[in-house]
Amino acid sequence: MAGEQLALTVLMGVLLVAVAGFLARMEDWRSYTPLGGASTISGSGYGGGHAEKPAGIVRWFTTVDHKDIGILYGIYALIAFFWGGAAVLLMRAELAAPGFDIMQAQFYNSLLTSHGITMLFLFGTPIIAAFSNYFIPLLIGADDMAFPRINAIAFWLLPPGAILIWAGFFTAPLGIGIDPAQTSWTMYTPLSAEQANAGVDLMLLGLHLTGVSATMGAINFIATIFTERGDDVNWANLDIFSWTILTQSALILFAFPLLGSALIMLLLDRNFATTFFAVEGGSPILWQHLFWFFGHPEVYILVLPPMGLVSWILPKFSGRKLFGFKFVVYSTLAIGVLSFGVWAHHMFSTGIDPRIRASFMAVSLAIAIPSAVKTFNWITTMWNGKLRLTAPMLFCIGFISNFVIGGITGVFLAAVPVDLILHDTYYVVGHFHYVVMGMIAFAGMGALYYWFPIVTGRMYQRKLAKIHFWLSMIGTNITFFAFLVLGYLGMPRRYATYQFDGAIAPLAQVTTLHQISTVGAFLIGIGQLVWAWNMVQSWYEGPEVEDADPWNLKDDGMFGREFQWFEAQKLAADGGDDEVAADGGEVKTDGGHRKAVRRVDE
Ligand code: HEM
Ligand SMILES: [Cu+2]
Repeated sequence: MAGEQLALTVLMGVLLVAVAGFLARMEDWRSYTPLGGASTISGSGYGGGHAEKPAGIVRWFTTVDHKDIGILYGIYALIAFFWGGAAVLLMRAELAAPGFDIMQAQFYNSLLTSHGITMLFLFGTPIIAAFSNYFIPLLIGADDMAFPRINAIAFWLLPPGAILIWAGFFTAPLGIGIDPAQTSWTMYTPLSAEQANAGVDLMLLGLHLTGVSATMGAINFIATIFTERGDDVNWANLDIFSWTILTQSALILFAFPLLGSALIMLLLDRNFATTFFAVEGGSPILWQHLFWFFGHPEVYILVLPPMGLVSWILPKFSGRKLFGFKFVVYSTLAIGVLSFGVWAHHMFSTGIDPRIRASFMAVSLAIAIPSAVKTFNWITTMWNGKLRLTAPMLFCIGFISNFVIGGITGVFLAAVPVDLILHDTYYVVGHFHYVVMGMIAFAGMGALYYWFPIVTGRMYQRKLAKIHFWLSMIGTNITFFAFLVLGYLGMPRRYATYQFDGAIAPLAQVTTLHQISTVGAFLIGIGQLVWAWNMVQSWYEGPEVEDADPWNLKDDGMFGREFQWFEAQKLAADGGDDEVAADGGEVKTDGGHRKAVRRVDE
C-alpha cells in the first residue's frame, strides 16, 4: 500500500516537472500579448510592438482577448444547450405515455435535475456572457475588458464546474456509488440534505464554481463600463445592451454570493453534521428563503440582457430609433431593484404569514409595470416602422409575443389565491418556459444571427435561418401552451409518471396533452439541428461579407458602433498593411477616433 502510494507520488512529480518543462519551452509564451489585452492604461499594449497570437489550440487556452473569450463562452453555452436539450427530449419521450416505459424514476429525476441546472447555469448565464464579452467593449469603444486576465480566469472556471455538475452521469456506470443528483434545480431541503450520494456534493461544488465565475465576470463588467468607455460615450448615450449588462452585473453581485453561502451551508449539513436546514434544530424553509433570495433575481439576471439585445436589434429592422429609450433604461433599473423584493412569491404555499404573503404579492404585481413599459416601447418602435423580417427580427418579434404570455401567466401566479391552486403544477413550468425558452433562447438566437457577419466575416443561409425560427416558434408554443393547460387540469410537476383517479382528473386528456407537448419539443429539437448545420456550414463556406454593412443599416442611420468597428477592421485589412493594423492604428470612423484592431491570424 505504502509502496503504491510512493510510486504514485513519484509519477505525479514527474508529470508536474514535465508540464513545467513544456511550458517553459513554449516559444515566447511570456511575451505573448494578445491584441488590446493590456491596454487599460497606455492604450497600446506593452512589451513593445505587437505580438501575434499563437495558432491553434494554444491560442484558445491562453487567450485573454475579449472576443476570443466571448467565442469560448458561446461554444461552451451551446454544448450545454445540447446536453440540456438531449436530457429533456428523453424526459418528454418518457412522458408520452402514463407509465414507466423507457426509464425508471431515478433516471428521470436525474435528467430533470441536470436539465434545469444545465439550462439556467451552464447555458443561460454563459450565452449572455458570450455576447457581452465580445460586444460590450466594441459598443463602448474600449480596447478590451478592464481586467482581461480575470476575464479569462472567469471563463476557465466554467468547464470544471460543468464536469462536476454532470459528474454523476459519468461515474454511475463505473458502479462506484456516485450517481447523478436527483434534487431538482431548486435543491430543496430536506431532500437535498439527506440524499446520500456523493454526486450531489460534486454538483454543489460545481455550482459553486460557476457562481464564482459569474461574480468575477460581473465585477469585470462593472469596472469596464464605468472606466473603459470611449471619450464620446457618456451615460446618456450608452447603448441599451450595456445598460442591461450593467444592471445584470449589479444583480449578480448581490445574488450569487448568497447562493454560494447557501451552497456551503448545505454542504456542511451534508458532510459535517451541521443543522442549518435540518427539520429538527434548523429549518428547511430557511433554505427556500436563501435560495429564492438568490433565485428570483437570477431569473432577471437571465432575462434583462436578452431584453437589452432585443432593444438593440429590433430598432435596426424597424428603421426607427428605440421608442422611449430613457424609459427602457429606467424600467431596467426598476426591475433590477424590485427583483430583490419578491422572492417569497415562490413560497406562498409554505404557510408563511398571510400579511407577509400579501406584501409579496403586491411587489410581484408591481414588477409587471416596468415589464409592460418595455413591451409597449418595443411595440411602439415597430409601429409604422419599415419592418424587415430578417431572421434576427423574426426572433425579436417571437421574443415579444412569448413574453406577453410568459409575463401575464406570471402575473396570475403572483396573485396568492391563484397561486395556491396552480403552485407545483405544470402551469408554473409553462410560465417560466415561455420566459426562459421563449425569451432567453430566442434573443440569443436573434443576436447570433445579427452578429454572425461580424464574428465570422460570412453570412448564414437565410432560408435555413427562417426554417429554424418557425420550427422554434411553433414548437415552443405547442410545447408550453400544453403545459399551461396541463396545469389547469392539475398535472403536478416533476413526476415521471401519471396515473390519476378518473373521477379527479381526466387521464385521457392529460395523456393527449403530454403527447402534444412531446411533439412540440421534438419540433424545437429539429429546429436546433437545422440551426447547428447552418452555423457550421456557413462559418466554413458561407458567402464572405464584402460590405461592412450587411444589414443596410446606414440607410436608416442605424449603423451601430460594433459595425463601425467591423468596418474599420475591414478597411484596415484592405489597406494591406497588417503590421500597422494589428498594432492598433487610429482609423477615423464617423463619430470619433477608434482603434482599428484586427485579428492578425485571420
Ligand atoms: C411579470 C413578471 C413575472 C411575474 C409576476 C412572475 C411571477 C412568478 C411567480 C409568482 C412564480 C411562482 C409560481 C409558483 O411556484 O407557484 C414564478 C415562477 C417562476 N418564474 Fe416567474 N414571474 C415573472 C417573470 C419571470 C421571468 C422574467 C422569469 C425568467 C427569466 C421567470 C422565471 C420563473 C421561474 C424559473 C419560476 C419557477 C421556479 C420554480 O419553482 O422552479 N419569471 N413566477
Ligand atoms: Cu420569482
